[in-house]
Formats: sequence, structure tokens, C-alpha cells
Amino acid sequence: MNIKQVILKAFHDHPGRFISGEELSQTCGCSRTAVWKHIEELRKDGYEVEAVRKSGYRLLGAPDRLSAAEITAGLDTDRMGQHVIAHDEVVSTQPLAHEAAARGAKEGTLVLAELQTGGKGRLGRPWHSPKGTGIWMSLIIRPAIPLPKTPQMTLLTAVSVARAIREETGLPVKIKWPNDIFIGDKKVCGILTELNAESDRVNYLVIGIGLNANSVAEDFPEELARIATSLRIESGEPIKRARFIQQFCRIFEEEYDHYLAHGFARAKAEWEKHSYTIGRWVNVQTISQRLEGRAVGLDEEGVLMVEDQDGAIHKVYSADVNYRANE
Ligand code: BTX
Repeated sequence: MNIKQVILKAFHDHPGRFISGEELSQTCGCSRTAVWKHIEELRKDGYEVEAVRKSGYRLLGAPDRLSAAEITAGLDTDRMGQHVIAHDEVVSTQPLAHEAAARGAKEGTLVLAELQTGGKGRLGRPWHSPKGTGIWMSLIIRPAIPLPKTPQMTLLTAVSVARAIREETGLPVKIKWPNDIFIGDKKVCGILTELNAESDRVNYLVIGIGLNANSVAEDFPEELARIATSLRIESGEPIKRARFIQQFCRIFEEEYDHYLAHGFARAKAEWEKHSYTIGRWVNVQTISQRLEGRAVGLDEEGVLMVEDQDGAIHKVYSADVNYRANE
């Protein structure tokens, strides 16, 4: 941690309280003049810091900026989010996370940006990522699991994002198979999981998460306005993005550790409980087949099961799922 991060962490650990210059200089291992200089830098970054003679410094407000310091201060995890690579503008956080992972970035490293000029979804589709309104981030994980189980990581991420949204906003979110988070009939978040593996060994996964956090209706181009929404539009209030990321990291780490120790059953049950898909009549297009039927659940591995008109159960591993309009 650099000195700015240490100061922010101290503020975070003592909310609303003055911390003396002496105490901060001891915590940071630098002079009081150096503390003052870093406080000035924090002010330039948009932090509102009150300074009172004899009492010290107190944090009154933080900017809604996704900096490494803002995310790591107050982060309650062992690994997830402990390393943050924050950018202002990138084409996409996904290739940057791949590069970081290939260079040996630790599990839990987050690559994020305020703006993506070429954000991507699945199958080369674009992901609209305007400046400062959303959470555009890629998480690196290195699970020791067999290749066929890696799609479960997308479901685990969806469960974690959905829980973080519920806990932070109280909004009734649903998970649409395999990788979308919906509020009502509109998409608030998409997840893109990319894998790097050799023969049967997973090197790492890059999980891209695009969450419309503080977008207002005008932020969406016409073609998205009907199908997309944001937490702010739905709840009527802006959210603190850094805090949301901290909560997501805590929840994801808990779900992930439980998964590694005990398997997929808990995430499966949670996914089914909050599913948008289960019980609906769906139209499935895989690379090789087209199929209609009712989505009836996930199997033990996280594969979607669809029952056709004749009562036959089909397993859907990877496909685009469309829904009947009135369902
Ligand atoms: P997807 O292929 O399921 O969804 C892409 C589709 O979603 C688009 O074709 C469009 O219809 C719609 N869409 C595009 N932008 C938005 C938006 N902001 N809100 C709602 N709907 C939208 C979903 O793919 C996976 C998206 C992952 C995005 C993250 S952001 C961080 C990381 N970096 C990166 O380039 N991608 C991931």
C-alpha cells in the first residue's frame, strides 16, 4: 500500500473521527509534513478532508471514482480485490486482465476502467461502457478445477453480483441463463467469462463484469433504451461504485471459497432461487441445434435442462436463449 492508501484506510477504519497528524505519521511511517502533502493530494483527487488544529484530520466525503486506493481501503477480503489496476480509459479491460494474468497477477486482481471504448460482450457483441456511470471490470481467478466445470464460475459470479445488488439496494434482481442480471425485463449487468487453459489444466479465468450502476436513461443509445436499465434508474438513487465493488468482492470470495471446499450445490440452489429463466418457455439456439421447451432447472454441473413438448430433457451447455414474449 502507498501512503495515500494507508491514510484512506485509517479514515475508513475510524469513520467520522478526527485522526491526529501525529497518529497518521506513525501509521504511515512518514513525517507530519509528508502526511499533510498526501492529504493535499487526496483533496486534489476530490476527497473532502477537514483539518482542525489540535484535532487533526477527518474525512467528510469521497469522490465516486474507481481508484485502487478507494477500493482497497475498507475492503474486507483475503484475495478478491486486494490488487487493483485502475485506468481512466481503455478499449476493454478483458485483454488487459489477460496480459496481467499472463505476467503472473495474483488471484483476485481486478482490472477496471472508468470508460471502455470497445467493451465487449459474448460472441463479439459490443458492451456499451460510457464514462463514470458503470462498473466495467475484469477479475482474475485461478481455480484448480477441471475444464468442464469452468462454466460454473459464470453462474457463481452471477449469484454473487445478484446478492451484492440485493444487499446494497434491495432491488429484486433475477439471473437470466447463463450470464445476465435482470431487473424486471431489463438487463442491468452482463458477465463474460474467458478461459486460459492447457490440455486439461486451467491457468486462469478472466471474468468480465459490466454493471450499469449510475447511468440515467439518456446514457443509453436508442437501441439499448428498451432493453437496458441501471441500479440508479431502478432505485432512484446513485450508488457508491467503490463500495459496491468491495461488497461484491467480499460476497464473491465467500461463495468461491465455499465452492472450492464443498462444491456447486449451494450456488446452484441460489441461482435457481433467483432465476429469471427457470419455468419459462425458451427457444434455444446452440451451434448445432435449435430447440424449444420449458427451462426446468440446472443439473448438478450447472448445465441448463430444457424439457421439450414430448417430455424429453435436453441439456444446454452453451447457447443463446430467447424467451416467448408473453412468458
Ligand atoms: P452479451 O453478449 O450477453 O450482451 C451483449 C448485448 O447486451 C449487446 O448485444 C446489447 O444488446 C446489450 N448491451 C450492450 N451494452 C449494454 C449495457 N451497457 N447494458 C445492457 N445491455 C447492453 C454480456 O454479453 C457480457 C458483457 C461483459 C462486459 C464486461 S465490462 C468489463 C469487461 N470488459 C469487456 O470488454 N467486457 C467485460
